[in-house]
Amino acid sequence: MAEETKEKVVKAPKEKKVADPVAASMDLATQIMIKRAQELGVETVFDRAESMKPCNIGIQGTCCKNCAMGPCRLPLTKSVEDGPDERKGLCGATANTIAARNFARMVAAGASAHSDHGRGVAEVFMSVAKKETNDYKIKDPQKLIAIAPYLDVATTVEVDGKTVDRDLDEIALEVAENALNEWGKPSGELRYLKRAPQPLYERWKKLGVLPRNIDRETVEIMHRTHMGVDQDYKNLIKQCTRCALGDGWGGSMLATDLQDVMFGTPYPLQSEANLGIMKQDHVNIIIHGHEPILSEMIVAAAQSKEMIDHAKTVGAKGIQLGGICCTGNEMLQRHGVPPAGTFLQQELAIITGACEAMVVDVQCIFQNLANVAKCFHTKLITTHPIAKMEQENVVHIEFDEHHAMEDAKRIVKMAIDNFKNRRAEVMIPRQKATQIAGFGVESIKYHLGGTFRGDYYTLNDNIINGRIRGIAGVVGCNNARTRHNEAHIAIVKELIKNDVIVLTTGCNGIACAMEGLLSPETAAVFCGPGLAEVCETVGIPPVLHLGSCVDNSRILLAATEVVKAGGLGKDICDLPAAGSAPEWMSEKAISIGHYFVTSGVYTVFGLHLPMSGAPVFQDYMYNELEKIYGGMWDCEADPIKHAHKMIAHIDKKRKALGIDKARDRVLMDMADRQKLEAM
Ligand code: SF4
Ligand code: MSK
Repeated sequence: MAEETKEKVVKAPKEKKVADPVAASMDLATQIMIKRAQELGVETVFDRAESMKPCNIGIQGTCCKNCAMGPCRLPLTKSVEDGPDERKGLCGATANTIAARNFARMVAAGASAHSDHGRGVAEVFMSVAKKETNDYKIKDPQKLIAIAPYLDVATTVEVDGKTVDRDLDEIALEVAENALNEWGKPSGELRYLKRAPQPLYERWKKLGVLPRNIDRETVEIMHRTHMGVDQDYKNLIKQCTRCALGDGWGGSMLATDLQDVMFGTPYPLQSEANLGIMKQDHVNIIIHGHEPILSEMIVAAAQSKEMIDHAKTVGAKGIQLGGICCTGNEMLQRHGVPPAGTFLQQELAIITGACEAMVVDVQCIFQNLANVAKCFHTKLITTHPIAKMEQENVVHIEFDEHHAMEDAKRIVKMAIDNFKNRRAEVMIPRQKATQIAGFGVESIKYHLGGTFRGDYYTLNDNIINGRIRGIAGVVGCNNARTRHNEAHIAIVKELIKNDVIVLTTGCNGIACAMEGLLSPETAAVFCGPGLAEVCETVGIPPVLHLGSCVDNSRILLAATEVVKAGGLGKDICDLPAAGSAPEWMSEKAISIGHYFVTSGVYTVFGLHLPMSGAPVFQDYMYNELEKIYGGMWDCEADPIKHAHKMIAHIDKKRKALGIDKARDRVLMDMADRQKLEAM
């Protein structure tokens, strides 16, 4: 072979791609801060999304790395019509098996995150019941008494032939014991399942999917998806159902209930949202994550005279707390602490240069926060033993419920002392919006039922007469693969325009708040005539914020209340209702989606679902599940089509209930409405 003289080519270093702020987010504050980050040379998730593209096979759900003979990659390259699907991994696993196993592991991870959060709350509640801590108390004894029977705890006793109320401390202790048992009891089934409408419970029982305990169903998914175990996608999905129901009607619901008992059941309150809530002349502390155990104490510490006085000694006018993600939602719904932003805005809060401390607990926390914090004076403080970071600039202050207030004060003091260390020029965008948040099963009852008819009758009446076309649960994350908040807002606006009332949680709730959709005034501007009339009469926004990710359990219970109030069928799957996660990214969203589907709700996800590479499995999830559970999965990236798929399902249910005609009568144009008003 002739010898070739090769010239050494020196390649110029690749220019790092950066995001176009306007293309990356629809929110002005976010656009301003992305630009600011780029001016300062600080990289954010928006820039990384430009330079790293997702794996095309992973997106299809057909990459398996469950053993060391793989990873086996099975991309779908031809249409199903082009002949038999002969793709298989080294062990022979089909695309269906691989996609179902991957889906199952997402359910397991998502359910674990919610349920471990719930366990942490139950453990703190046990400390409260045993009076081992003075920092937490039972704030809502009514809620304790309301949930006790569902945990098989009696609230009254017979004394000398008379029925008397049981001692609250005794009830609390038994509730704590029975609740904690739900994670690992050796036999039986989850107690809360009986809170579901009777036909739904019976359906689960007949199908053999009643979760036995919360932990077991997760462990069993990990076993079944190990190499060479369950290789039948239908059987795998059956286990996903047990695990996801153990999340929605188990771990998440217990988390919500016990948080309400200890920290108070939320009732509507006014607050604000977006980065503009941060204040230049205040000590800004941003709390991020999911568990409200620590943040409850931080709120109390930050409001104490001792800390406010200390803040003044360093030249600040006060202490401004703000939230990101669901810890933000927890503080919002109980204390009115404003969220500074959604999941995708976490780095931006630090880039303002005015964040003295970002305190994180668990879930949805970017490791890159540490790199961003390094460029500013911000103290990044991890607080949970299971969620640390490797970077050296991160401070770990482990939080313990036994000396909770002491830990909280230490954190707040650290933030105050950091006020004088601000380095970069502070730049806080002005944008923020007013919101009403803090709705729940109880407050909806009050608002839509009135003082004397505290029930869901009024809501049902308005659905039956067609003023309200149906109910949508729109929830979930942001995803840097799509324009920040755009799908959230477009879908919610399209739904309310078509008279569908929206229940929201998680980052969708924050996105709607930032866009001003959580104010009663929104009704007149964006709603169809029927929904606008109801909202204006009762004084509620058309989008009701029900809290954090674990608070999706509130949506399950609200749907159950609607069934109970009558006139709209006997089961959740009969209701004119649908679910949506427009910009999902987390495994928790998959668990939430699956417990909604198997509780009877048609649930549409945005972006993509990792099952397109296994069309037979996908068809099972999108179509066959409806015959089994009454609800099914779907995926639609286009926000308007997405909303209309939900509306079509709502209309299908209205027709089945025989109330589609009522709605026809309500569809009046402006001239008709003016005629009516003149009469
Ligand atoms: Fe490949 Fe089968 Fe191993 Fe998965 S389990 S990596 S498909 S050999
Ligand atoms: S925080 S899980 S990004 S909703 Fe609950 Fe937002 Fe999704 Fe995290």
